[in-house]
Amino acid sequence: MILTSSIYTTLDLSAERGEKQLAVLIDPDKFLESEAECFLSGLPGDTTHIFVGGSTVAPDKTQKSVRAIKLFSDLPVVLFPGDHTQITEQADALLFLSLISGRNPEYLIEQQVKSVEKLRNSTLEIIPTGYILIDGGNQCAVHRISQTLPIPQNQVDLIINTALAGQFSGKKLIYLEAGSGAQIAVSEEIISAVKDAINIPLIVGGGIRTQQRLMKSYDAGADMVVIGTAFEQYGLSI
Ligand code: 1GP
Repeated sequence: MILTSSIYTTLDLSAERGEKQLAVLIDPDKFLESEAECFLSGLPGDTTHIFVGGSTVAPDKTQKSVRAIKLFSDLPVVLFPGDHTQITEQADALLFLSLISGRNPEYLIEQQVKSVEKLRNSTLEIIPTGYILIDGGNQCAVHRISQTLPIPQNQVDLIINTALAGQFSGKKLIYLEAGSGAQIAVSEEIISAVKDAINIPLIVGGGIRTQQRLMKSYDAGADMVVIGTAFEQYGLSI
């Protein structure tokens, strides 16, 4: 097996240099392949990655979506899967997520074990990621499906300790997730406290709908921001 780590290495280097990254999240379940060209050509010029994933995606739909994306974009396509069935060789990399804010073994290790059959001979770049669900003010799909509670935004120490536990366990990224369509995005206080504590790149997503919120997340210390709903709902007006 040839191991490459180019997407992670680039992300890590960018984080070190303070160069901010923007990932646009495509949920295959809501994505029309026939509109791929139009959607992708309208993405902001500073988009650096396409993330693909959703909570519940029909079989083969991820593969079809990634194939369509690849026809019209040269941006790295990174899987952000809700479960192991969404893993496809068509992408460039995989966020190998462990939901470390939760205590459900299904999303701490079971889904990961189930994915190994597909991954052991794969050329996908695998990026171990500590995924932390933060209360975004409304019940989100991750909460519902994983049956785990988000960490309240006022429990900053617990969030920091969870992020550090992820780093100490060998995760290469920490992802603070307020949930797709969150009413309240992850606060600047949390972003900055976690960023100060860890020394791996920090991703933040969920409920980021405006340019102002995007900039605040960057300024607080997010190395990469992930935006889905704002582009799905309002086109490219962010
Ligand atoms: C990625 O779930 C987020 O972390 C995306 O959230 O859809 O609210 O942008 P939005």
